[in-house]
Amino acid sequence: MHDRLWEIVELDFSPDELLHYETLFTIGNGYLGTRGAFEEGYPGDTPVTLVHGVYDHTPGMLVPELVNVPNWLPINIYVDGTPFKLITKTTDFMRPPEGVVLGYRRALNMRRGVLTREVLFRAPSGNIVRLEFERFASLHDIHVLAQRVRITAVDGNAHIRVESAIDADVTNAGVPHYLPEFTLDDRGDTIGVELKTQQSKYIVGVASRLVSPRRIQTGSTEKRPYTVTSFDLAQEDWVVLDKFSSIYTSRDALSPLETAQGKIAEAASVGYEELRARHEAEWAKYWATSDIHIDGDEEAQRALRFTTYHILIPAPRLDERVSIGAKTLSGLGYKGHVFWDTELFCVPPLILTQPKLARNLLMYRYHNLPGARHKAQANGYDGAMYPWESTDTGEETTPQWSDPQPDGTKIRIWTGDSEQHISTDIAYAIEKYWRWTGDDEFLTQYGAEMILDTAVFWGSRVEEKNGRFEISQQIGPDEYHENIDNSVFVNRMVVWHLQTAFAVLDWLKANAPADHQRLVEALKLTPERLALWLDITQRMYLPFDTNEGIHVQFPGFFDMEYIPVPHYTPRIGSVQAMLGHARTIQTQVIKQADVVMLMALLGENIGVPEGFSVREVMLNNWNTYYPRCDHGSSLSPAMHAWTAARLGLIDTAYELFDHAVHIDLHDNKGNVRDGIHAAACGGVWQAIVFGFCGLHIDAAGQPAVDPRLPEHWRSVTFTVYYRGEKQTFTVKNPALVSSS
Ligand code: IFM
Repeated sequence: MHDRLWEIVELDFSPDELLHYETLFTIGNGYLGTRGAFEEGYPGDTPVTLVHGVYDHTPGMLVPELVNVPNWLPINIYVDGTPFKLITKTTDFMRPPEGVVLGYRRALNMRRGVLTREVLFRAPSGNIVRLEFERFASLHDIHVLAQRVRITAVDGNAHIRVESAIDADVTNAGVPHYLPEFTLDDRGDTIGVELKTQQSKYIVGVASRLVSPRRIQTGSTEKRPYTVTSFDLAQEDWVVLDKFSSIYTSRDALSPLETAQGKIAEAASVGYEELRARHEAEWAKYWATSDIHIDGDEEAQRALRFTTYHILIPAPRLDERVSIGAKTLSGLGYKGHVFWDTELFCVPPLILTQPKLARNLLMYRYHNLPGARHKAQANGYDGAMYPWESTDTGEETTPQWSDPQPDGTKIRIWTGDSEQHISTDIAYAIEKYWRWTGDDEFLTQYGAEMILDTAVFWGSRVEEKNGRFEISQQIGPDEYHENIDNSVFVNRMVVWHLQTAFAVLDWLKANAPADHQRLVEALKLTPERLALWLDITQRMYLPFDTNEGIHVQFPGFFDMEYIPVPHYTPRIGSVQAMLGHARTIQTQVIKQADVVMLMALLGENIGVPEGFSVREVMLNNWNTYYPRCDHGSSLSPAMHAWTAARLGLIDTAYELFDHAVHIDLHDNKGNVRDGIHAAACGGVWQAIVFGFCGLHIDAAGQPAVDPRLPEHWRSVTFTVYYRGEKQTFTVKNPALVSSS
């Protein structure tokens, strides 16, 4: 198999791109993620490893965050006494005292889940060595981390010294998360450390062993156990060193360090090549369903594999009490918090291609129902009201204040109070999972309870006034407009939610009467409550302008200042960043797909008043809202691409897709250093499968496609599970469709 379209390659190291590539080259296995920092370190680097679920709320911090665990990467190589570093890169014949990097290539192979780096290094002694690094986080055994270094004496006989270490002196960008006491083991051939987080008291144990053909010695400096080995290499001779590391926490082991040490012994006896073969075999299974093949667009193909890779590596394989944060496990952005990004952007691709992973993610919400119920109660409502930002406790963890702005002021963050559509977004993902998988056991035991108790919340949340039902003080997807009344997105999705609740109840009554009875009693689904729900679905206020034939994002939206967003190009930042927060909120600039998002989620079921054609209204909506959107959120372009494709606006759809699929690769948002934009990654999958290919369940209850491909795409092939059966679709251009 050719790997050219499976690789992201960095051919020239540039310090300016250090943090960008660290994020892009993150490896992971659903348990942890490790940024692509160098083994030998680099000034200003951020060698972060995040383990799912290990949060800490350090005193003095506004909210909890995922904790950076000890760094398992360090391998320092000395050539004739000079430490190899990427400081100087030149091809001239100078002999700087720190040595010279003569050649460099780093590549993330997404098919294999392996990160490699080759460097040609000339020491001040004049000797040249080739260093080949490789690393992976095993997908086969999530507690196994493996590194290999091959050192070749290319020119001259070199003396080599290698130091491998665990660095436990780590913080979250300066914020300490561990108690001062720690355990360190540097006695045997496996070194290790164990630490405890300050507030949450999670114990983190990391062990590591360097396997060298030569004698090793171990030792430690403060919080840094190490192993050293040294040898002479004659010209053209080479040596291979393997480093095995393992991480456990008190979330998954009683004695994390001891368990990690045991795992190292096991890994070392299996050996590097067999471990890698097992790891690659698991990746092959992932790609067998998750890969989408685009014929006719190599750049889109590679970029799409990159976004798919970054959805797969944070998806928990064995743990249903954790979820994917907005920046995955690839950076400290958004502190590892879980948003709607997961359910509406990342989960749908997994529902269709890796349903077990999707189920784990939905179970995270089930286990966190107590937090959602607590939030509802604390706000004076019934049922379950999910937090806008969620961590390990399921409690609301949205900070109330922003970091200081350039002028020193802080902005009040209202999303934790008012961005309440998250509860419906979760219900949407659950219904989609059930519809596509047919996992009735999940619905009866877990999913129904979430859909119904969040419906209970909405029943207590809506307000009956002006002869109809309204919902005040909301933030829709367009977060520039806060605490608005009657967001059409929110109100319409609440109607969808309550209608879905009825459908679920009907299904339970017919197919699982005992569970129906159990839930009716436990959630107090009285006839009065159900009558209220029905009334809400019939009399909910859905703002619509009958003159223009459009859904109104919220009443008053068009009274604000109009800003011609398309004139503000070219730009990397948002229009909001140019105009400032205070002004933007008084304008018609939209942060991200809002009414457009509604069109993506509900399609032709969006609902229009009698006498209007759905398609006409959808086009009107598009023509109204697309030019007003500044895509200030990375979530936006893919949802626009999906909708544009369905509307047949293929060139625009492709442009938006192209932007979305490169958000991280091209740093289109200018903040990739903080982590991968998970939602954009999930969004592009949906833009292709639901947008360009038009995958849907047809009237006969079978998956079907309705392709509208970009002109230059010859075909798209993708695989999905429908009710346990795998189906592969090849969508050809022009619309020739076959299924196997
Ligand atoms: O959830 C998103 C939100 O919609 C826009 N701001 C960033 C959040 C996390 O990605």
